[in-house]
Formats: sequence, C-alpha cells, structure tokens
Amino acid sequence: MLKSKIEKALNKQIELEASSSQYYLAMASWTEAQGLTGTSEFLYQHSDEEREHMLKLVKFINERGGISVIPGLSKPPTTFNSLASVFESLLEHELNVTDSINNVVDLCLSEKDYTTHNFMQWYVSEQLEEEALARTILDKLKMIGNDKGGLYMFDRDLSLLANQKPSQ
Ligand code: OFO
Repeated sequence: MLKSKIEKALNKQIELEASSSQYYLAMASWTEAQGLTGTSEFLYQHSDEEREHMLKLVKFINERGGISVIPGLSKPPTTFNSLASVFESLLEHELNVTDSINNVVDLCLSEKDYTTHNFMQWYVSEQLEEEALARTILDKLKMIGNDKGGLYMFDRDLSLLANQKPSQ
C-alpha cells in the first residue's frame, strides 16, 4: 500500500509529466507552422513520450492501491520567440522535472519505500538522457546561428532523430 505522502508526490509528478506533454505539443505545433517539419516531428514524438511517462505513473499508483489524480492543465504558450527559445524553454523545463524526480527519490528513501524508489530509477536515467539531448540540440543551434543552410540540415537531423528513437 502506498503511503499518502508518496502518493501525493507521485500525483504531483503525474501533473508535471502531463504538463511536459502539453508544453512540447505546443512547441511541435508552433514549429510545424514555421515550416520546420523535422523539428515538429521530433517534438510531437517528445510530447507522446511525456504522455507515456505520465501513464506509467498513473498505472503504478493504481497497482499499488493508491488513487491517481488526472490533472487539469494550464494552457501552454501558443507562440515562441525563436527556435532557440523553444529548446531553451525545453531544457529549463526538463531541469525542473529532474529536480522534482530527485525530490520524489529523496522522499522514497526517507519513507523507506524501496519499491517506489526502484520504480523511480527509470525516471532518473531518462532525465539524464533528456537533459543531454536538449543541451546537444542547443549547442547545434548556437553553431548554426543565422545560417539558413544550417537550419535546413538541423531540421532534417531532427526528423532522422525522431524516426530513430524507439518509443518508450
Ligand atoms: Fe518525462 O521526461 Fe521530460 O519531462
């Protein structure tokens, strides 16, 4: 049976994963409207992955006899200043998610809930990958600057990345 403190923390994490999914969906839609098809493919996929992260938590809470709370979400932005600002926001958002996951892990240890601690390890490694990927993408964008040819290649690379990534 889940302790109520843990259940509350996991439900907070559900909300964060759901908001990641909505946020990246807004980014995907904006980049698609800018003609950046490959980037939008990547972001649509990222949004789907976040939904999977949310679902994993919903199912885990229910399996452990808790009650999952499906959150209402605030509206994400509809426009972004630039492609770089999209990925800067994405990295910033991921850093917040990592902090929150670390807090859940800390709580699991202090509450001696080793089952949830074990479950959360998947999220810990996932965050490491997501942060590294966001940083690599931002580095590429810095390198490209205003070069239109570079942007074309970048967009193509993100399409390749979206098609290579196994879904979670
Ligand atoms: Fe769920 O990994 Fe990003 O937020």
